[in-house]
Amino acid sequence: MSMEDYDYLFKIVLIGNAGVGKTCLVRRFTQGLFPPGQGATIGVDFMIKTVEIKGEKVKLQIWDTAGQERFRSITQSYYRSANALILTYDITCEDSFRCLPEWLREIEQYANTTVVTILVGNKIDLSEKREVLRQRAEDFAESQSMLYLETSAKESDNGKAISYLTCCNIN
Ligand SMILES: Nc1nc2c(ncn2[C@@H]2O[C@H](COP(=O)(O)OP(=O)(O)OP(=O)(O)O)[C@@H](O)[C@H]2O)c(=O)[nH]1
Ligand SMILES: [Mg+2]
Repeated sequence: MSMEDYDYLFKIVLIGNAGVGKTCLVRRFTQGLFPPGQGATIGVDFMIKTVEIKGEKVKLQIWDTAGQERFRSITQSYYRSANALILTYDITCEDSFRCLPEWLREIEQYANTTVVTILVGNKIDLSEKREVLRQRAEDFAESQSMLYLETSAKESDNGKAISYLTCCNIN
């Protein structure tokens, strides 16, 4: 299948605090690996993956943004064209969960009103260090009309978040 041969094109943007695992989730999904110590993302990185869903070829443009505050003005400029946002936090880091309302304000301010947002709790392989109960995250997601998924870039097949988003968009 050539790169230009697709039925749908979706832009997906990952956001969330520094260190929650956005880059690892993207690498797991696009390359099937858990990368050894790469540094923090600088600005924004870009990846492409084409998947087939219900017989339709879906080209995904995935924008992996830097969580660090100093890059906020760069990353904000990527919200507008996103079809979907994956808002990620780390289940072993209460602080990354408490920052979610701040991220939702960014979405409200900069994203298209039709954007689909999924909340993802990452690092469930570290369950012994969990600081955010699943029920609490589910309740929060429900109160904000977001879907909620938990995963591990290290140990799970996290393609489910992105596959789910693309199904939502097709239907
Ligand atoms: N145990 C475990 N560690 C993870 C997982 N995902 C990411 N990490 C680790 O968490 C750290 C940060 O991961 P990154 O993917 O760079 O985080 P990020 O959200 O892209 O960070 P910024 O680019 O700074 O915004 C790294 O040391 C990863 O190895 C996971 O599912 N399980
Ligand atoms: Mg990163």
